Amino acid sequence: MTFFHHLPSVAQLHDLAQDSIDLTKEGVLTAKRINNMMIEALGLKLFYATEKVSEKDISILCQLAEETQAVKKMTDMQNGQIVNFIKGFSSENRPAMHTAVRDFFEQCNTSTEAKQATELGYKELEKLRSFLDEIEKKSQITTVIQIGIGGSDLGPEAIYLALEAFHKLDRKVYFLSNIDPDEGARIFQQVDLEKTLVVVVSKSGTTLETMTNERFAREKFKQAGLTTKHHFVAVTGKGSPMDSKEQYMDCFYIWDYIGGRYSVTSMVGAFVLAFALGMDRFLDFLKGANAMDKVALRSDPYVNLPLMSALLGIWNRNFLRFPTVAVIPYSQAMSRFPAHLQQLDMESNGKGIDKEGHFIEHDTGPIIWGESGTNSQHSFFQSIHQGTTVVPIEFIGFKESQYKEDVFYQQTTSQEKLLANLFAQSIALAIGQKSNNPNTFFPGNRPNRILLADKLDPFTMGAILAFYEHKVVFQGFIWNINSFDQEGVQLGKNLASKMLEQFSLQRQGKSIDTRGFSLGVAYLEHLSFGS
Ligand code: G6Q
Repeated sequence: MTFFHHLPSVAQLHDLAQDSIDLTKEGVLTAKRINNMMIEALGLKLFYATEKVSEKDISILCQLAEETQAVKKMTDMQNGQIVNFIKGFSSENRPAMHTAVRDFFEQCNTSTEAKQATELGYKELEKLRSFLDEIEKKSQITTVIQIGIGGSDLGPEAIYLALEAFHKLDRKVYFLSNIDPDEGARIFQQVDLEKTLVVVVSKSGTTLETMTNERFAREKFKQAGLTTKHHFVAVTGKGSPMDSKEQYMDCFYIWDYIGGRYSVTSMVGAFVLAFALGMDRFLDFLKGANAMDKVALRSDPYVNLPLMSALLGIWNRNFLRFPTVAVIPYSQAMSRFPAHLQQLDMESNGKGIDKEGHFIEHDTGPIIWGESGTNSQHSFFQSIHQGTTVVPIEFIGFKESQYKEDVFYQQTTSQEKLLANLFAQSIALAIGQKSNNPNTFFPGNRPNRILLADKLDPFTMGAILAFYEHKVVFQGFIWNINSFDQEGVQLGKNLASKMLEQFSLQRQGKSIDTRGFSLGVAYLEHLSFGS
């Protein structure tokens, strides 16, 4: 058995889970419980009275955090110690310093490694500021197309959309990630190339989808008689195949100690977000993330929001044994945020070995998915309330709207209707509904929590982003897994490249080499590509 099972708190938590609190019982979910089970930082309130958890359960979960030294490991990570490793086996073996590249506000980290990373990050940001100022003064650029995939796409797009209300006027960004040629064709039909910059974002500078889409984009500019070098910018790792001043107007750098899914606040997100929001608002966004980084260093889980959220998630996953989590923001602007969290969480914690390379026997990262409310209420909430799979929910809500434009209808505003639905869903899921008619019976006891803020602005968005980054990392620390690599994406990628070799042979009229990948070749006879 691996280390997790040997922890004294784990045995206690298994016992407690046998008889977990019944939220449907009269007098259990009270106003007092709602007020007591709320913690707060940076204007964010985390309400967890509707989780199927008691104060006693939480005190033992806090013990679990101590036994696993979760906060010490967070401190080590933020200090730039190596956290991305599997002991005794070849691995990336490096620090994860996404927090360092936004650490230039208050109480900066003073460790040598973190300070160096902060200085490098800040230098890139200053360079970006000058670059964007120049563009504003000297050119007519109004549109940016970001080409990148995975971590080089999901987070930046989610935040771009979430903060659209704060964008500068007449600035438009498109994201091209999928290798599906229809996606490139669709985007290029909509843009005026003379007014467009393409930022190619790839840390490795080798990702097939990104390289292919870059070629697609360059051909569009060439066909329009435009000089590609004047329209292409790179964001990449220093020394990568894309690190070329001949090919690009300029290159901005990221470092191998920033994982793709943790890279939104590095140059990966900075280029498009600073272009769309302006540098000052982008800095507000970084400030919010940086402030949450400091919250994550607090040793007491009752004032450390991401740690408390991580512990509640572990309670649901390992002790109540729920396999999935849905994230439901009651904000249309955040509609792509669940997709970002899906990668952040599932690529980080979808692991089956511990940091010593042992296969583990306890559950790790759940299946993450989600959609915005209230739309989701009209699609899959039937199953969330009465289905046979219990899906814990993480709600996100805001007191105020972003645009402050609203309508008064049936005595309330739309924003009030949005919030009323959020709280009503949370309570309904917890307490259910008794009924003699089985069709209108709601079992209740469906765990959920609410993250509530005043308004979705750049600072708050930064804080929410970092809240989730740290929740995921805390869970990885507690499970003793490496949350910073992603070996699981390699096998399929390697087989696809073998299959592409066969496509190429077929196109050239050469005989197919079935020794390379005979199973893939079985499908080839169903496809035939012209030359
Ligand atoms: C994220 C992963 C992965 C990565 C993409 C793009 O943590 O590492 O999603 O971001 O595969 O990689 P490049 O930036 O190297 O093109």
